[in-house]
Amino acid sequence: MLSIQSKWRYLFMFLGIQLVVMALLSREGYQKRVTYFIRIFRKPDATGRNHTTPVVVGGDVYANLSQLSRARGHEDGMAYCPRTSPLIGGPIHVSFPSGLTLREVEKKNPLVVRGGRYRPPDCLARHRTAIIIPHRHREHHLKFLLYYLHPFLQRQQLHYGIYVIHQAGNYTFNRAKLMNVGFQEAMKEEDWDCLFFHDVDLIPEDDRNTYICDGNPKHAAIAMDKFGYKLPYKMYFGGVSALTPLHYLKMNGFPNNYWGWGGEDDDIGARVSLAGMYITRPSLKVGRYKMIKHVLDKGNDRNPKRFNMLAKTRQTWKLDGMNTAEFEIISRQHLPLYTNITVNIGTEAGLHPPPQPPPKDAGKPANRQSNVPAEMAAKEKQQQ
Ligand code: UD2
Ligand code: MN
Repeated sequence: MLSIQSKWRYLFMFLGIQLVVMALLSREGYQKRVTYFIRIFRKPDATGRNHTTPVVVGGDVYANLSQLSRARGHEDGMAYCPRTSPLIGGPIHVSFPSGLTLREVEKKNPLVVRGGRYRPPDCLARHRTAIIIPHRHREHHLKFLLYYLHPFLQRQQLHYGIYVIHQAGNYTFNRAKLMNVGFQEAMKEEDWDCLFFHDVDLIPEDDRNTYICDGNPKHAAIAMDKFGYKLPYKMYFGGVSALTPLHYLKMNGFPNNYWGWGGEDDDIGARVSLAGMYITRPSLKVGRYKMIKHVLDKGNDRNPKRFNMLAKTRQTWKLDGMNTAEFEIISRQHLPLYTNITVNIGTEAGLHPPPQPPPKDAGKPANRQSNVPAEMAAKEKQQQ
């Protein structure tokens, strides 16, 4: 039998252990530890999977959509779609089968109409989203993006349109200027309430990552396989981002003078805060993307001036942007799966520059300034 004294001893020991556990839990990483403990005690669900375990295999992005083709056509007085779409299924399985053709993508999306437009057939969409894709010589990636994006957006019951902004000619690529073109041309066609600026090679892996705008500019591609499904740094704004027309106007759109790879995404991120807004993001669990593997394109070499330019965004953002974007549309085609806009965006020397010898600094190493945030440099290293 235990004496009263040893009872007290056990009680103190027990309290002491509790104190240590509480101290451990309350330190940094509290949430992680709590989740860890909860996971231990939670029973696996019917699929044998823990709810908190990262999902490795997702569902077919075309599941849930077949019944839509049997729905009735558009009618007056149709009710609004529910706030959360019943078609949303969560994680999506993404792979890149060889031999996929655009014709097959068309067949799988019978309700998409010319120009790559869609409206839910059985309810009135609450949101109108345009997808803007800067593009040149990436038809192979575009095909996969269309294959995944169309059903992804349909599952979200959006009224949407897909625009591919194709840079004409072989001069150095300019992603941000193409997005300025995309914004202006898309808004001419419809009263979109949200624009998603979307790299051609990023495939969303979870349809709870809804393609609608927030009160502030949204960075959607928060967790990419190429960065180990983590945000590379706090101000990162590359890959996929979403702005309302008002956000876009407030930040004077995007810069026009980042020719070649890099820097423009950070300039755009800086504009968000310079215009008095902040970046919102979905959760790491939902904002997941797979990037189709590729090397740096011909005609899109690293921009050696990017760090110097980035250091001056504060002075330049009001002078260079949507108010100074000069371009000429060469063609506009309403294709079955997207609207293709081919555009001449010119060169640093203007829209119709006289023929010139190659620039003096071509081939020189990049001018890395000491004020480059270490985190950006780390991102670039990862991208090599
Ligand atoms: C990163 C960013 C991207 C952008 C870029 C620097 C990610 C996932 N993305 O992409 O948002 O900031 O760095 O400029 O971190 N493109 C063409 N044809 C070309 C060149 C580019 O279509 O010849 C388009 C295409 O939509 C592509 C995008 O521009 O996805 C970005 O270019 P990238 O994929 O070569 O660059 P990446 O993956 O390093
Ligand atoms: Mn890429």
